[in-house]
Amino acid sequence: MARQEKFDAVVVGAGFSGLYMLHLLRQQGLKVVLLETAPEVGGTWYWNRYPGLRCDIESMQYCYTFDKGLDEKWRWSERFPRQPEILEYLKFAADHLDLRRDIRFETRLSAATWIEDEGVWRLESENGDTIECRYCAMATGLLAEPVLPDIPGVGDFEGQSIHSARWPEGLNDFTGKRVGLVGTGSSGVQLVPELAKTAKSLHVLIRTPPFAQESHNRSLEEEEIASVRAEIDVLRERARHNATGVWFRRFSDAYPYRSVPLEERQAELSRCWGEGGNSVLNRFNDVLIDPDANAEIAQFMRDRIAEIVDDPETARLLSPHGVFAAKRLPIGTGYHAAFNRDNVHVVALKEEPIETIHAGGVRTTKADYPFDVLVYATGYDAGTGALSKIKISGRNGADINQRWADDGPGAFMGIIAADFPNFFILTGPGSPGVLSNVVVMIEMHCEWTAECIDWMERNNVRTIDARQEDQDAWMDDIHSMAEGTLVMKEDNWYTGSNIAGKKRGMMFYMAGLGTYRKAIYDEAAKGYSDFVLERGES
Ligand code: FAD
Ligand code: N01
Repeated sequence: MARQEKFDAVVVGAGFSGLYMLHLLRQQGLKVVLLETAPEVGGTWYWNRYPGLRCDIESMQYCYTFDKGLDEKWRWSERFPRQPEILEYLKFAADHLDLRRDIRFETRLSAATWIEDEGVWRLESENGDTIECRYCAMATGLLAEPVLPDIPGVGDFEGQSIHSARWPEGLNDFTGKRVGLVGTGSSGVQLVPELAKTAKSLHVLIRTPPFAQESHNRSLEEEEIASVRAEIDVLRERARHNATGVWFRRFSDAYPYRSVPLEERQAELSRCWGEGGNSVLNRFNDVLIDPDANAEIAQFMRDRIAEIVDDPETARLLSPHGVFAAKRLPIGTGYHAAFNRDNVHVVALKEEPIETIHAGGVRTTKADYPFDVLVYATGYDAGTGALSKIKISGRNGADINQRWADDGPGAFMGIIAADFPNFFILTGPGSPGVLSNVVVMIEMHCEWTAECIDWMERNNVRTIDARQEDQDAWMDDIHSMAEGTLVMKEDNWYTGSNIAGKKRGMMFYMAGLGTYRKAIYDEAAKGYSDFVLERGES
């Protein structure tokens, strides 16, 4: 029988965000429940299990920082951990914090409706249960809704079709199979070397060659862990206030690329390349501002590709053009080198566009490629995808998804959308979101939300909402920030341009995590006065 219940707060999603949000609100004495579609915690790290998936942030940084016990009891094995290790970490965190008793797995939220007279949200889950609550924290993820490409015939293929985000458990042996891979963003870059190991043939269908950087992954030895731990508090504090939420031990400050002579900056670039990961991107603070700096770094990357790839024609096809790091930089392990194998081939879609996918494979303007397996590493409906699957009705029947379809995605201060009171959107549009070490972003949003709710409870504030004009001004600022950078020179999923019909516009706050933190905490310090607050009856 369907349940009807009342809670103080409901959290939706059991990834990094939802787990921490549940912990914080519960600690504050609220009656909270968490709803999760999946049968397990993990979010991104539960759903994505393609071979080769690793984090692009170092393990000792891509983890919670709020609980010393978690740090002391967990030991990362590698610099850039694999997906199973991150999933295990989140399961461990859920157990360590005793969260499971308040999580309802296999429970998908299908609708949320604001009931004005009662000042509550009425939530309906797919199984028919309803919950009324004062506060909703939407931890539904910014890269949670996978998309297939809009290629003719995509449904006609009769072999095995797999999206990177819905990988069949344990599948990593493609012996005897002719595999086609569409997409070379972060997912594709990590998949290529793994598929290449066993496939009879691997054709990588590349529309935009990526500026992939090598991770230079390694196992973590006790000595390194101990020395990082010795200064971890300082490093973490640095990451909380800098632009990207990432710390480096070799340097703490980024500087303008061309502020030093050519020889010096090229030497530094080589050092960063050698370090791997996101070092190149984080060392200089104007990579996405100064076109000449960007062009010089892009050429440096192309030169490295030409060194790695044996065949000059293949190297040419793999060479990226355009802006370096306009999209999140893919961090791979042996991506370019995989093309030196005899069984790996480039299909350059700019030179031979796809005409159609058909029952037996893919036909381009130049050739027909027969495949047994087609892998789509074609990305996500970012920022709003998971929320778009929920019917969300706010004040006066406002429909959040209709508003976002009409006006473009947005939220005031990147957390509350106008006419959706007490509805906190974690890592959503208007926040730095994915332009960061997302776990640092997540901890900030969860803590701000918990503190806001605590303040409301203590100050008899019934609702917190935003004005549409303030939200528009916030998003206009974000669009202006983006226009001043090189990011907008290219099609980019940050702007929704990978989704047919989605209104284009920069979704994420580009002035940096630290600047954003200051803005939202200044707002808290002045009693949230730029929001619309409604006091309860005393
Ligand atoms: P998610 O982990 O996406 O969790 C959202 C949860 O909400 C999911 O479990 C989903 O099932 C649930 N949910 C959604 N809708 C509903 C509903 N209607 N009802 C109930 N439950 C629902 N970021 C980095 O900083 N570094 C990285 O290296 C990195 N690697 C990534 C690799 C991949 C393949 C992807 C896709 C993303 C990666 N990211 C990375 C971004 C990553 O999404 C975040 O770092 C982080 O894991 C997001 O956590 P979250 O809890 O906010 O959302
Ligand atoms: O997806 P993407 P992703 N025909 O959108 C191509 C995080 N992440 O899953 O560039 C042909 O980046 C598309 O081509 P183009 C991270 O934040 C992190 O790889 O549009 N090709 C592109 O190559 C990341 O940024 C990790 O020309 C088509 C690819 O598909 C985000 O998730 C790992 C096409 C899509 O790339 C998304 O990454 C994985 C078409 N019709 C993910 N349509 C880490 O390592 C699309 N493409 C941490």
